[in-house]
Amino acid sequence: MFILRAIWEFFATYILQKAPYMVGFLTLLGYCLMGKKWYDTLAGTLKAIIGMLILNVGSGGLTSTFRPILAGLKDRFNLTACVIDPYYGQNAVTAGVEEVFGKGFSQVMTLLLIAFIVNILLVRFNKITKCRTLFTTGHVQVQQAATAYWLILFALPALRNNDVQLMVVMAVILGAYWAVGSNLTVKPMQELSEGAGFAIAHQQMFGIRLGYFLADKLFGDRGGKRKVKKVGELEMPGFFSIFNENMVCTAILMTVFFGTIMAIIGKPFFVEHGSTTEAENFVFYCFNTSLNFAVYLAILQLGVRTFVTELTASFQGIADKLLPSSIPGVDCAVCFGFGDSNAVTFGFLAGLVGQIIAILILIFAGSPTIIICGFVPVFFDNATIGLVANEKGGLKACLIIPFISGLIQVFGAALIAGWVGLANYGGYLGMFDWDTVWPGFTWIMYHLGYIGVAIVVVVLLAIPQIEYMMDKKGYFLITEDYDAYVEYKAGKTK
Ligand code: ASC
Repeated sequence: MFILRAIWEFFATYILQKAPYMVGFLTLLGYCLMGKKWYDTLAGTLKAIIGMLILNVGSGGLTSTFRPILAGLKDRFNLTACVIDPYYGQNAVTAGVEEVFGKGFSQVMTLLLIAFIVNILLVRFNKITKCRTLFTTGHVQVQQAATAYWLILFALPALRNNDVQLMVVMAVILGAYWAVGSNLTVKPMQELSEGAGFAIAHQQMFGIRLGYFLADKLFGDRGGKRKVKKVGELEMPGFFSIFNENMVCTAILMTVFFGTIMAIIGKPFFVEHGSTTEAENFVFYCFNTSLNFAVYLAILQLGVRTFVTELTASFQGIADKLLPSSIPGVDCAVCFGFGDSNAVTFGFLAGLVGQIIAILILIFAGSPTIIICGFVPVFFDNATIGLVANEKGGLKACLIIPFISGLIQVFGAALIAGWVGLANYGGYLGMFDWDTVWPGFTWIMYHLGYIGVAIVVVVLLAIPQIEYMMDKKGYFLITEDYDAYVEYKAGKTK
């Protein structure tokens, strides 16, 4: 028993919660199941881990450099506002949960284990459940578990004194959300990556599918009847042609945007926080910092190229032997290695404009909760949604849909964080699904109690069923054999 417990604790701490090692573990398992030679298995596993670690350097660098800049707006102007950011959100839960609900949250690991098992079972029995994706992004699951804990305790006061029931309700809802949400991204991601064999396991999974749907319906090619101009197909004349190059485009746009924000915040703030010195030229500092955006994005894409093939090739072993027709759900940054890279930048900027406009509206309308943009939602959500929207609906979709998403993120976060009281603790998770779908869940559970819980679970589980009913033949084919799926689709539309 003691040994089992020690193994489990090691697994939960160093594998389940750490995406690179989770991906490495799955690669190892997959290759072993395929009976690959030990040295190929070792090489593949190392490449998968290293690739994910490189991706983390890129996404971590973006986050650690640009998060303080957006959050700096709050300190610079002494605003009492709620920052929408997963890390602020997690801190806010930790800071307030004891005070508000009289209990802390220490069972994260147990919850992750149960919810992970729920996810595995839903995929294992996918002939019935139609769930095809396994969630692998532990850090995101921990953040979501913290926020869900608050939302569920808020909505269902009866659970405050019953730990077992609370755990069951959380594990079932979160496990279902992870399985169903990542499953929703299968089609957009397979199309974007031309069958690379991954889905997204992150915080905007419903947002991705909604963006994909709207881009197709509003801006799509209508079965070939309309020409869609994607970001990568734009031919820009003269000076503008330099924007075709992703690094140059990112560098110029980020210098303008972050340069402006940094100028507004002013040099003393950055000196005080130790990011620059009194002696360093401020314009140079802003320029150099902004260029790092393009640097981190390039690192991130290198990471994706390093690990994706290993993970998806080895996952075939898991799909053949353990979890039929399944693919792994990975961090949203993985998709930045596919499609038109400039769509990442455009999606982000359009989302940022949306968020800023929404914040101004909140301020002028005298909203009791004021939101500050967090870098993680505004970049990772909107860049992902922009990339998917561009693939289906071209440039217009890539700008308009993330712009609307930016508005929704701020208004949704203001409503839910104000209502449940997280705004008082300065932060809210604030990623797209947590500004839309989760407030919906909370509202239903708050008003209907346990019946509400049942409704949420039934609605979640019904989603893959509906998608399956709409395309019975293509549904599993898209994960099992993408080329055959494309052929089947082409045959159907002829
Ligand atoms: C998140 C979060 C991060 C980023 C990262 C994107 O939600 O907590 O650190 O997005 O996963 O690559």
